[in-house]
Amino acid sequence: MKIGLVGFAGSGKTTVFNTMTGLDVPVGYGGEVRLGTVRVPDERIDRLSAMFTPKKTTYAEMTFCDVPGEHGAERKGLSSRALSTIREQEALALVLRDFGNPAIEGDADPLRDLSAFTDECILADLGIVEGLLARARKENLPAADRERLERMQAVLEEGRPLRTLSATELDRASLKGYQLLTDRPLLVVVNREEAGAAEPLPEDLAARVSELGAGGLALSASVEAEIATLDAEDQAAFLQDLGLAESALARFIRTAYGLLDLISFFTVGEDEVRAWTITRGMNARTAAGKIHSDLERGFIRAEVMGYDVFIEHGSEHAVKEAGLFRVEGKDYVVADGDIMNIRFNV
Ligand SMILES: Nc1nc2c(ncn2[C@@H]2O[C@H](COP(=O)(O)OP(=O)(O)O)[C@@H](O)[C@H]2O)c(=O)[nH]1
Ligand SMILES: [Mg+2]
Repeated sequence: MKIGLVGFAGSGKTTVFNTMTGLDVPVGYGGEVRLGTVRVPDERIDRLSAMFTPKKTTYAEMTFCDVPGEHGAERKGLSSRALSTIREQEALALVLRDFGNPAIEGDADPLRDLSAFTDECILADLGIVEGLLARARKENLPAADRERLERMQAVLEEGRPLRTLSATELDRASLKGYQLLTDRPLLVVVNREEAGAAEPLPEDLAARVSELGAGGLALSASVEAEIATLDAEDQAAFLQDLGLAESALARFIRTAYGLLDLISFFTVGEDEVRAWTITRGMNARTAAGKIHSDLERGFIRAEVMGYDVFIEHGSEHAVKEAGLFRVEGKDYVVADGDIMNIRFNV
């Protein structure tokens, strides 16, 4: 999963990026586009790894991209370079400044910045959709295509992002390549002073986030950066002092998984214990394709144990004895935590 950190200059994108990735990119305006990959913490993998003692343990991964905003100024629009990098991301995390930044004039106002960012993206999309519509009319494309574009145009003209359309109205797959901005999932990250780190989003902001079809999360990047320098025990104590149960990275990833409807299944063995990320609702055969295309092509069946069942019984043998070991076909909808072994033949 590739998530772009976007937002106006000085909102704390690079600080958030460093916090998440453990990298140490200089903060300040501008700079290059940076990539950092983190493992998705998962206690289930920790546990499975302890049980199987495999040669290799592989967690799911999430790649963060720090997309620099426009140089120097806030709310002066996104550069074309920023826009084109944003278009490469599968999901966006919009960092909103909610702390006093001496380099920026005026008070922090996350709601204002959320609107400004949204409006810019909507305008950019409207330009694209209008162009497509003009071409569809000129070339006399099928009425269904035209109507879909008209529906998109109407939504954008109302000031709503395309993601607020239902999946059938939007038909995401056919939009790939159009380089739209408001169709992809959005996670709004409110970056605060230390004091507010554990507070929920204020009501007006939360309401706006939900109207936009987005998810929301508050954190304090500077506090998290501090925490990251401590050892594990002190980290837990520090988080507790702030009223937080877990680190921003863990919260971020959990929120992102929920927003993007992602789940994990596992493969286990002496060689490797591994987590695989898929979209909820995916069938066993497509999920097998995440491991290798041969497994999808030559799919015969999936042998499945739920993680909880496996832990409760302690071994595959015991799960079988209890009659809870399952054999599923290609259409089986994979559940979060399924431990799967794919039988295939190519
Ligand atoms: N007080 C406070 N300052 C922050 C926080 N996050 C970032 N900053 C500061 O804000 C400035 C801009 O941060 P930076 O990460 O470079 O923002 P970017 O332009 O969005 O990448 C830097 O001086 C950071 O140290 C925060 O949570 N609290
Ligand atoms: Mg930066």
